[in-house]
Amino acid sequence: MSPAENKLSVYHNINLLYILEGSPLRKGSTMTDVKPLQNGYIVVEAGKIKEVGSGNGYLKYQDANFYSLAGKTVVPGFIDSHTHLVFAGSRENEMRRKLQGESYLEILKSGGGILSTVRKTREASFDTLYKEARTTLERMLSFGVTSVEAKSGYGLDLETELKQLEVVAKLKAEGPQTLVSTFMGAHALPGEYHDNRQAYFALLEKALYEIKKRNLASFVDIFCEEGVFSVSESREFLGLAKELGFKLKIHADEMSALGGAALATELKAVSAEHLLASSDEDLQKLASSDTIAVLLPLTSFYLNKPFAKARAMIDYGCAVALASDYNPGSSPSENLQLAMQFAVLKMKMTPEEALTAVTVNAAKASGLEATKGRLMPGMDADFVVLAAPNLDYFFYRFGINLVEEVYIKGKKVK
Ligand code: IZC
Ligand code: ZN
Repeated sequence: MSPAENKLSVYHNINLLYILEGSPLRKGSTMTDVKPLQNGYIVVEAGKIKEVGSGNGYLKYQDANFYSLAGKTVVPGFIDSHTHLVFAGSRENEMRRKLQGESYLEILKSGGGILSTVRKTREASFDTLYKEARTTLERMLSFGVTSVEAKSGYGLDLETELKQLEVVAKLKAEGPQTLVSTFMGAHALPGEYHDNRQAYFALLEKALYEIKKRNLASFVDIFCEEGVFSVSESREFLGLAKELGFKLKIHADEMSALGGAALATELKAVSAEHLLASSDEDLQKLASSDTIAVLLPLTSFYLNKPFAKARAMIDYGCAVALASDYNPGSSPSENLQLAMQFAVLKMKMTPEEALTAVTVNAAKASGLEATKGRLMPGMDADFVVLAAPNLDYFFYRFGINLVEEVYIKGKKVK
């Protein structure tokens, strides 16, 4: 390490510095309880936050490297807590079918949708998948995303599911972003098992043991949806995953109010994701649990569906996170900033709630709360400099990239 790298770095003169100090899980009204430090500073040592404050308390670090961020707003690095990062091909051919009135589930039933991406992902080499995902991560980074949850689920056979998870493992080892792996072999029933669901669950069970043994995923997720996997199938499969020590996520109530959100609370899942169709009763159950509601506004926008009832959820007392759902079918966009802007402009969340939803709560939904999502001493120095004089400006000036600089573990990566 060169002497310069050994030195402390001080970022000072920050117009507004959002450190999001406090509890790692923000439920209900605590989501908007966010105050910035004015004229703030961050002191970084060996990739970690050493100190944050306002004014000139940083002057005691005389030998540090100093950087002025005058006029800027600084926030923790954004965490995208729901993505389908690794896949091959694209599905623009389905866009016209959707515009002509075919639904997402009808396209899936006809062998398209997820199953068309599965065919391409099975054929793709490790290198092809790796290169595509690398490009995606770089694009995410340009939008300020410093940590990413990545689901498998385009293999639906042991070999390809492992291939996807190994791609994530390689990307994770390389950095700069922190990646979190989720096994989602229960994303759809592959065609070859259409009259033998039990045999497919036997395969998934075998995959769980293999993935545990090789430490290739920390979470397990299932698409609990009409025409995909039922609540009772989800309960049984996730129950086994939990016994094996995996943390749980559920794709719940995306298209129909099947009861996935209630199941998530019953199983003490870390998160229930989508929740467009959940009943008010189930949302209230969610509010009385610590299961995080991960909402995906880009998907609602892209599928032309109503947005999730974020305002009601937060008013009931839920912890809400926001994510991109980046995938080739229902959210082909890496722009998490746009998801935040939709949350404010369309879902009646406050700017402070939307910020909490991609930092503190997103870290918790990804199992990263010990080191990410807040800029408190001892945590990783992952932060983003916004080309915005204040937080409201970030939501008002929508659809463009408002991230100017990105730091991961203290290192400037954009
Ligand atoms: O490839 O369509 N909803 N899974 C559940 C997806 C969307 C991804 C896809
Ligand atoms: Zn998804």
